[in-house]
Amino acid sequence: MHHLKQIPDSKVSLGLSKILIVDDTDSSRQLMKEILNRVEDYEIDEASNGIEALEKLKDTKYSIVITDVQMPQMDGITLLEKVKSRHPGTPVIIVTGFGSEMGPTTVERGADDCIYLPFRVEEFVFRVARVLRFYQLIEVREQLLEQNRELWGRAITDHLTGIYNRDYFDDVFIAEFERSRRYQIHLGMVMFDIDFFKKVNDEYGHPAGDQVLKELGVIIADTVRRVDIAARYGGEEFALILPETNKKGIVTVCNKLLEIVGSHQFCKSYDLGGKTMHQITVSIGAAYYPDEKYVTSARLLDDADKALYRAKQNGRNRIELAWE
Ligand code: GH3
Ligand code: MG
Ligand code: MG
Repeated sequence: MHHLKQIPDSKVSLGLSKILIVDDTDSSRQLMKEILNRVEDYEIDEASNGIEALEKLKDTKYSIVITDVQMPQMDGITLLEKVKSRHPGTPVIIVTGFGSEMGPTTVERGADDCIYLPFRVEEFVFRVARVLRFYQLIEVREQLLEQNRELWGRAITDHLTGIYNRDYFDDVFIAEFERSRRYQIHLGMVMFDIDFFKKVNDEYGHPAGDQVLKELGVIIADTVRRVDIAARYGGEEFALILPETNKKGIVTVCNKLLEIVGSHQFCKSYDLGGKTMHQITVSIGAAYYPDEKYVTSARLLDDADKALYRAKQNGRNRIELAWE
């Protein structure tokens, strides 16, 4: 089940473009600033050499750096190299005198464009805007990828317990079963269910029941290995997929789980209105693959479920193994 009531607003924010103009000649800086300001709303900052520019770049994220080549202390080419290594996401445009033939050199060093003086106003404006737009596109793409990752995480997570949800479990289980069948490698399938959970809700209220589920989610996540898949299968029922785990390994995981849950004091710092939560226990059923009787993943799951049922029948707070 997904718990998204609404798809979150996926608008990306880019803000005002910040331009850093680097030139040792005041009048040149002034000219570029005026030209750019005439066409669009830019936030423009200035530096008179490479060193000063690098200082500014330390504290501020600029949308673009436009730099002259010949400057005292640090020239534009050195600045270009430093910007590209220290701030790879910041574009750099080189502005240089006609005939200097800086183009190839600057391209090699990662410049995004090279404009020769004296430039035509329109050309200058267009080329700055084009580089800005290109980097905005990259920024948009990165923000969308990040939003995608977040949505994906939400789509496969059970919101109460923090472990995987049923949808994800179903997908992964089929994939893991197929992988085990093809390569004939061990696979453990474990189902477990909280004992007398209805009593918890009846005695302490539904929110306290939720708290128990939450804490159990943390316990499960801490108990299984990173390669194992732990999911909330239903209300108070959980499933574990244990890839490349033999029978002995499966029993070890089940014992660990039984022990940790059976000794954890639930709702320790949760207000139960003066009451103390009784000891929570779980019943566990496990099945193992490869076994020729399991032609489909569904049969394996079914056997784990049957073993769980037996664990309930045989007194709860115990483990039953489908292969025994
Ligand atoms: P058994 O030992 O046989 O498993 O007994 P049980 O009481 O745990 O089993 P039963 O299936 O009769 O009851 C399950 C209870 O789990 C009933 C349901 O209200 C409760 N439950 C299911 N999902 C949630 C949930 O998300 N939050 C809370 N608080 N309770 C839940
Ligand atoms: Mg139960
Ligand atoms: Mg149940």
